[in-house]
Amino acid sequence: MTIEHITSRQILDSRGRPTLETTVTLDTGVSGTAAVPSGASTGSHEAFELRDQSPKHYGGLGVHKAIDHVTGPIAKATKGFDVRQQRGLDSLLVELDGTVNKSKLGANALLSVSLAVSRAAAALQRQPLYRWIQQVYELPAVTANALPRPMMNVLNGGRHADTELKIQEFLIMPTGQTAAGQIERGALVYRALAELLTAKHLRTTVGDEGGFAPALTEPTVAFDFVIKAITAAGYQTPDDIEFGLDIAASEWYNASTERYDLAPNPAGLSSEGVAGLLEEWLRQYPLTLIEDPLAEDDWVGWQLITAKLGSRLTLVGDDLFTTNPDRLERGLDSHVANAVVIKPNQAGTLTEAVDTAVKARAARYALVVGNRSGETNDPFIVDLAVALGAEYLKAGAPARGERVAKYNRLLAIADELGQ
Ligand code: 2PG
Ligand code: MG
Repeated sequence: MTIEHITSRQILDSRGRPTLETTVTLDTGVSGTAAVPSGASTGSHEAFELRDQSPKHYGGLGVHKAIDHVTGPIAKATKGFDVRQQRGLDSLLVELDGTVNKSKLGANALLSVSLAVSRAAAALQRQPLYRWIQQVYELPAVTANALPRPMMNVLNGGRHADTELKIQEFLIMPTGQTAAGQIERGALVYRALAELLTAKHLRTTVGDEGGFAPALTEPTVAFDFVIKAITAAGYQTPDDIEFGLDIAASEWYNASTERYDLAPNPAGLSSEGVAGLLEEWLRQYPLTLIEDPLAEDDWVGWQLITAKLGSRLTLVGDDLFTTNPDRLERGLDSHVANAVVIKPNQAGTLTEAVDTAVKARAARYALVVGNRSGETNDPFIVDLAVALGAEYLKAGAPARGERVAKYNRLLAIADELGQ
């Protein structure tokens, strides 16, 4: 039941950039393997992703230093550790690093071990990963009728596409009784969207998360396409399919002028201006969820927008909270947002990600467990979302291997739970 040895290797993520895959092997011979994803629109308060910075390899993006930390100091310190003590193991990792943002050993190094340990423990206990996570953190029991709903990114812009469209993600959240039914709805809308774009001679090549990346500029034109695709597939918003956005507004914020470059007008918008723009969109479109409408440190703006729109919209903090319990605490205290994205690699250990989620849940914030734009085929976040009883699983488009790996894992879990 104890850690015997740890190996780690450099693999590629879905953008063709290096990341780590780590295997933890126990004295019994049982092992667990996990890979780490990587973001593009990263929040500046995320845990530190260690890259080699050696221009000779992968333009400096190699992760050999992180691998050396895994197979060196981390393997040494954790040898003989009982993998069933996940919380203790993660505390050890955090102490070993010793920095606030995990910049000494690298959050990618730490997370790969943290996740691989939980997989090894689940294998040892002969339990599905979601059940093991639920058990080890004493979370409420997992049931077939509380599975996360897919949040699918069908049209990509912002940092995830090579177009003028500033909004990063156009999201659909299918409703329905079963994961299979929800995924089918989402996939049919995705196909319908392809047909509509083709009919208008727009490209159906895709962005980083598998959503289409047509050469559009105006957000409302993109909204129309998504809404039409929902209708063309035979569904209605919001009853069959909800519609949402990830604005990833930190990317468009100028801290010196305190303006957002999100409108045609060159002077940009104030936080109030963004709130006004969203109100206008809400009058015209059936939006039910918006992630990161404002920048990561615009707490005053966030307070204002939550007071204005929080009763009508799920307002999700991603770059704002960066899966960090202290930042979430601040948000809860100041009535900011009403939902949080949980991304293990923003935190750096499984325990910190779970603790942030539990804190959010206690304050009745909705949970979105999310992927990164640079992904691998590892579907860890699905088991995590199921264990946490999250409202949403945000895993990109219903297309491309690294994205469907997540939705397919959800289908397998739904099956297993007799849904
Ligand atoms: C986000 C994520 C994932 P990235 O902003 O929610 O969709 O993007 O991984 O690039 O930070
Ligand atoms: Mg986001």
